[in-house]
Amino acid sequence: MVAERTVPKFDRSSIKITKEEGLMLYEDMVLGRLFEDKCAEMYYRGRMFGFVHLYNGQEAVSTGVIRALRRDEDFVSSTYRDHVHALSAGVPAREVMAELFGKATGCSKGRGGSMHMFSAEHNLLGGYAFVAEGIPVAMGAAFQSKYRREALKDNNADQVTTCFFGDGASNNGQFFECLNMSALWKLPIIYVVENNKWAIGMAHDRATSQPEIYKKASVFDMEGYEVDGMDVLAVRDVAQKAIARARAGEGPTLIEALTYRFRGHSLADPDELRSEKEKEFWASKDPIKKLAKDLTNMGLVVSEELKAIEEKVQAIVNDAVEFAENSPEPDPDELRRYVFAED
Ligand SMILES: Cc1ncc(C[n+]2csc(CCOP(=O)(O)OP(=O)(O)O)c2C)c(N)n1
Ligand SMILES: [Mg+2]
Repeated sequence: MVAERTVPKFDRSSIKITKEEGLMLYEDMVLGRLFEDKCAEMYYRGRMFGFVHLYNGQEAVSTGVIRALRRDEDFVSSTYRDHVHALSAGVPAREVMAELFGKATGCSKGRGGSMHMFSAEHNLLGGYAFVAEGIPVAMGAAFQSKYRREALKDNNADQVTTCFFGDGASNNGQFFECLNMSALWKLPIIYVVENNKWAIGMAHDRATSQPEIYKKASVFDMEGYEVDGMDVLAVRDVAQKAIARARAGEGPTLIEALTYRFRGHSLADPDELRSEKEKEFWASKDPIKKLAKDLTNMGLVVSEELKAIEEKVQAIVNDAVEFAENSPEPDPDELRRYVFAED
């Protein structure tokens, strides 16, 4: 096992957060966790099919970045590990679960399944089964915001685009091409690499000549940060700075969040390649427990309030399953609908 990277220091005395914000972050992360746990249960009960990639362990990245955005205005581009990004972006749990069940009420009308969450309403640009495929799509979204603002003089076009992908994806050519163009045109985009150390069974350090991904920003003359991806307050801090820069027209940022997935690559993965020692190391950094501790230590919340949120979220997740189960299958006569955009 390669030695773990040292996470950058985060000056906790600089944290500015209200009780409402703290509880919102906690609820978002708990929703991500309990939703995914329920997916695992439903998958093993044969209620959903195909590959299902869960996000457990990485919640601080989705919540820290996406909840710092303007919901339904800014854009989010995801990967095949997309359920929790969709939830943070505001897609209702019912619609994400129904999509996983392949039902007509799903956010992609049951045509997409686990890897293809999409919502025009919530500016979710999609999940993508092909590694790195969302990167140029996200760049296109950022380009159109800039074009509308500068060429068409639309002052309301100050949206920021966030683009999530993994350490493995950062070795794909599209990553480098898009970093170059985004920096050249100062696009309002934030690339968020969720470095969870593994690309299926390939360890990042075995596949990558320079494993510190954030450093790759510098050759494109763009800002690059590494952040503790298990600390939602640290992620939020970096994201807020990057969002402010992007919105002010100061260009793109690359954020490398050091994180870990608590489950196998997909629910079909027996997860035999990662050492127990490594898994234990990261389990001890559970981002939800960390936020609970931080909020309690700051005197913002008491444990009963956190417990109440967990119960509320569990009810939302249970309701999502009930909704998905009772929803209709897509009508075979409508097979060709939604292939192209409809009014
Ligand atoms: C273009 C392409 N090549 C290969 C694959 C097979 N594949 C699926 S996931 C994956 C690993 C990607 O790892 P990473 O980017 O680190 O994301 P993570 O699964 O860790 O979230 C690979 C190689 C694919 N889906 N698309
Ligand atoms: Mg990875």
